[in-house]
Amino acid sequence: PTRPTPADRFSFGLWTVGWRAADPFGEATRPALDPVEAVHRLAELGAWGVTFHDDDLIPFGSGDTARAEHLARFRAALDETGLTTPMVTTNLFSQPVFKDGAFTSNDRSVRRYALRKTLRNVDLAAELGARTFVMWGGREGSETDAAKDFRAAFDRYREGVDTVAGYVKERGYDLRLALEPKPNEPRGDILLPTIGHALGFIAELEHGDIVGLNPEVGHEQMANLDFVHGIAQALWAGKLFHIDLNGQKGPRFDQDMVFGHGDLLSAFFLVDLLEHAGYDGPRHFDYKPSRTEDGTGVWESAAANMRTYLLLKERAAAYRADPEVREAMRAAGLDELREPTLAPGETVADLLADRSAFEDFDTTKAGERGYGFVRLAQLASEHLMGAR
Ligand code: GLT
Ligand code: MN
Ligand code: MN
Ligand code: MN
Repeated sequence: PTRPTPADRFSFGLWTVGWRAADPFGEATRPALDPVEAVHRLAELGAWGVTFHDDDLIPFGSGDTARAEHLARFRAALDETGLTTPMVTTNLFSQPVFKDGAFTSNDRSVRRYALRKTLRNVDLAAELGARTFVMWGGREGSETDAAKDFRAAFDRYREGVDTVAGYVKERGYDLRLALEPKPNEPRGDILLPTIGHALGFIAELEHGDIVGLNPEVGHEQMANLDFVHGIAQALWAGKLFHIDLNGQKGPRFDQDMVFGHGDLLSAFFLVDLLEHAGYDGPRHFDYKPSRTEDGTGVWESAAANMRTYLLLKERAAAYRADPEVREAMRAAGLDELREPTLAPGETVADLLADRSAFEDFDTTKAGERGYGFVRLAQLASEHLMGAR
């Protein structure tokens, strides 16, 4: 069960395995990877999909003829391997033109250019049959609070996303937009820093019905937040359109390690949540093979992401099937939380009249209850360690 197949819906960005490992302190340590080779290698490893930014596939500044050639080679590789393109995204961060952002740049001409670049890429996404269009606004933000009228920036951000979403509807594309939060890096502070901020933003959109989220493990953990809680809220809101899986060691720079190579226990509960909730979207890995790795290491790390996911899925299923765990869950009140607080048909007046809920309620006794969460946590750890 730890050999991935397309049914597992694993996908990778071209920019992940193709990362040449240049960082702010050092040059690239690996040669460029041909997207065609990436497609073949990923398919051999059992992946289901490949995703990309426009500029990953078609170098920035290419003319129409070159663009068509790059696309034709890529399409041929997809046809040969059966790999799909479930998601497409736009690079609105690498070029100097975007140094003050794209949809929220103070420069109106940059905002108009960013929209054109995005709309062109939406057409391509639809053409390739992608169902999700990710928007990571990595340059939408500032280093200093003096830089912008931030309320105007939110107006422009909304205008940008609504313009793209309105275009998707007008064209009748079967495509949904997914915003990707991140607290900082490359900007000092980025707008829509967390899942919660992004959900609040979506609620203010005109076309929010086709706008959801693409949360990334490491990004929420950079903000010191509990990723499982965030994903639960996104699922609960019907907004988990896509997910970026990777590894991160707490609040620091974006590490983009292999899934599970950061907080493994959180990864276990995340997979348990996704599988238990019946999430049926892509399991997308947005990681970077470490700078120390050569070509062999790149593909080993790609395989490691999928293997870890499948192992965690296996462990999570065993955890839930374990009779001792079931009993511990009941004792801890997990079932009871699913029961509505008011009885069916009960009104506030009924609650106010219920003396057992207040006047006669024994708070001392209720305060003495042990919840047994540590026992459950230990059972989870033991399943994770393969000790049960
Ligand atoms: C970039 C970023 C990722 C986003 C990608 C989509 S690009 O690598 O760090 O988290 O998912 O634009
Ligand atoms: Mn990241
Ligand atoms: Mn990243
Ligand atoms: Mn990401």
